[in-house]
Amino acid sequence: MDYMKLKLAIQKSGRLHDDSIKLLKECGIDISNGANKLRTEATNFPLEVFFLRDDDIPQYVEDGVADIGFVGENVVYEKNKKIEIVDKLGYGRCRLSIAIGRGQKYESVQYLQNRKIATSYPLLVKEFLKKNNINAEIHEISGSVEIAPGIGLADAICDIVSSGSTLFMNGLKEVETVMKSQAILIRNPALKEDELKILHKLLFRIQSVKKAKNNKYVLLNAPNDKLDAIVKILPGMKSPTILPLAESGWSSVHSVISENDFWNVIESLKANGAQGILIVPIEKMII
Ligand code: PRT
Ligand code: ZN
Repeated sequence: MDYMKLKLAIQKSGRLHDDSIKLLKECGIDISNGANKLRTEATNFPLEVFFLRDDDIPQYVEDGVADIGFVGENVVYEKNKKIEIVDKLGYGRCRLSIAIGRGQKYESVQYLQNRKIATSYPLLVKEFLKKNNINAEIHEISGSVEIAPGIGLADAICDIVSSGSTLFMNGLKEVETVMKSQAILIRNPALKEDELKILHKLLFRIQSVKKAKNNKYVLLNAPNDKLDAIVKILPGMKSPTILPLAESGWSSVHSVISENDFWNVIESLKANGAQGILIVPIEKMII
């Protein structure tokens, strides 16, 4: 009997490829290196992986050639296919921004009125302009968008930015953010029950990996009379673990803290008498 497998599309090569493979690995899914392959199968999970161009992934998922895909949110919204967004994946972070010549004076989005904007994201730019009541001409080009102003093809560009160094090297400055993006998990809307079961299994692992990355394990020592204050700062998964130290009057406190307010929490722990604070990464977090 042929066992049911879920078909996943990921980028063949490019900025999302390595992190997509890494996420599968962190989920305990082994796939052979697909550098020169079109598809491969996981050896220990019911998953078949297709390596495709990022731009094509939404279409393949809509058509059901792939059941699910890992792809940039920017591409998903631009392609506007009939797919469902399942979850954010936390890598491939960037923003789609409008940029103009560094020497230009920019006061508001009105600057763009009746200008020419070069982009590979015509749909998203059109929506942005409409929302801001701006009339501008969109020049769709497929690559090297950042050189358009320099060669007189456009007054502005709209392109993906991460560090900003490409804009800088081309004498441009970022003036508006059209959208923020990261890699997301998309699915075909008509998956069957068996396929959904595999998807939920995969999603459970992805969420455990993501939670672990967003949290740290913290161990610290505290005098017993400071424990109440410290426990209030550390909510933990249920509540912190408190163990007596060999030295009387002292305890060891173990808990989990979120990456988001990490430094604030550490500072208030110290201010409340915590000593010997250790921070340890968490590999998986199952709640
Ligand atoms: O071959 P294929 O079509 O699959 O790849 P591609 O060349 O179209 O895409 P790729 O690999 O460049 O990007 C894939 C996805 O990664 C994008 O759709 C985004 O979701 C995400 N991503 C994250 C980025 C960037 N960061 C990024 N910096 N995509 C592109 N860039 C480019 C940008 O276009 C510009 O040229 O990097 C340059 C800007 O980078 P900074 O760091 O100089 O600002
Ligand atoms: Zn592409």
